[in-house]
Amino acid sequence: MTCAIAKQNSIPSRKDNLEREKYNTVYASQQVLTYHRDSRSWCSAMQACIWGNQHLAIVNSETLNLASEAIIPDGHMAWLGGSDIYSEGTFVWIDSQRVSAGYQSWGPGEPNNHDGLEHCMDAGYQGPYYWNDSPCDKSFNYVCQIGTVREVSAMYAVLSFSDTIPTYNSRTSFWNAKKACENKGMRLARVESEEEFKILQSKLPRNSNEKYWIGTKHEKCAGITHDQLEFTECTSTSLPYICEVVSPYSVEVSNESPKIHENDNLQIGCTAKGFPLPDVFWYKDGERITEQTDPNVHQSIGSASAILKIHRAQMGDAGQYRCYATNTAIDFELRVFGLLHIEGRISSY
Ligand SMILES: [Ca+2]
Ligand SMILES: [Ca+2]
Repeated sequence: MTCAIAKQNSIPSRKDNLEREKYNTVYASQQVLTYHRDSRSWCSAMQACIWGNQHLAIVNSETLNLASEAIIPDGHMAWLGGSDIYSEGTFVWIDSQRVSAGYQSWGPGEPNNHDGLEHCMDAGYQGPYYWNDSPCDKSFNYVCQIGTVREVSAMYAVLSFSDTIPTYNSRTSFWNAKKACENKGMRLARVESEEEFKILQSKLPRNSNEKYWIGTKHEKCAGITHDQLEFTECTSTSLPYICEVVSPYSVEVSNESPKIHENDNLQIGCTAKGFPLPDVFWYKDGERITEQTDPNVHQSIGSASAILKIHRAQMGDAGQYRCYATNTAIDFELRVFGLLHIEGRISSY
């Protein structure tokens, strides 16, 4: 069996998926995993990830597996980016690395190549933490991965077109367009690379021959059409424009695998980027940390950041801590790290 990769013109909207599920994006180890609920065969899932400028997830570390576990709902099966399509029994990630050469999280007794038909990797059969092999033509949800996080605006942005929103002043000069977006808590949609240009272009209204104001790196006055990006005279030209809200695209924690002893203190910072600036909060075992959560555990919340503070840790403070970032573009994003382990002190007499 082989998977043929077809090209698709329109990129599936990330926002569409987000509206169905709050937690469908996880940041871990500079990687982004996204969970998709339009169940498909393994090959079709691979294509769908590629259409979204991603690839099926390569879950080659404990951190990534915890992240993957966090977005796959209990009781659901989701494709991951491993298969033994090409050589029975030798599972290979889609970047050609052998699965057996690195981190593995197969469920007990898996992969078992049941009935000689199971060649594609999924998670969820024995809980989302564990992997299994299944027949590739089954329909499952799937986990995609964005390799490197950088400031890609158009990919993550929620766009507003001034000529489709009645309350907007639909056509105006570049500078007024910029101000109009800012007044609405957005910014003029930015294009900083060929890739972003293509993404933004794919989101332009169909059958529109309009040119729209957008922002660029150089603060030049640029207009985008279906065919090209053009630099235009800033003030005397009157064009419709595109504003964007950029979801949190990077959430960083200062310590990904904390281990402390009883009575130790610990602080972990978490910062997020996005536009408008995201609100950031720490959660412990799924619940937002408040004054009532635990007398030793606090968070101090700043601008697009939050510091987790554990004072004189007790064994009961161990658990899963997560940092969430949110702004108006997206309900939640989260950054996961492993469990906080607290070791008891050995007392000697
Ligand atoms: Ca197999
Ligand atoms: Ca199996």
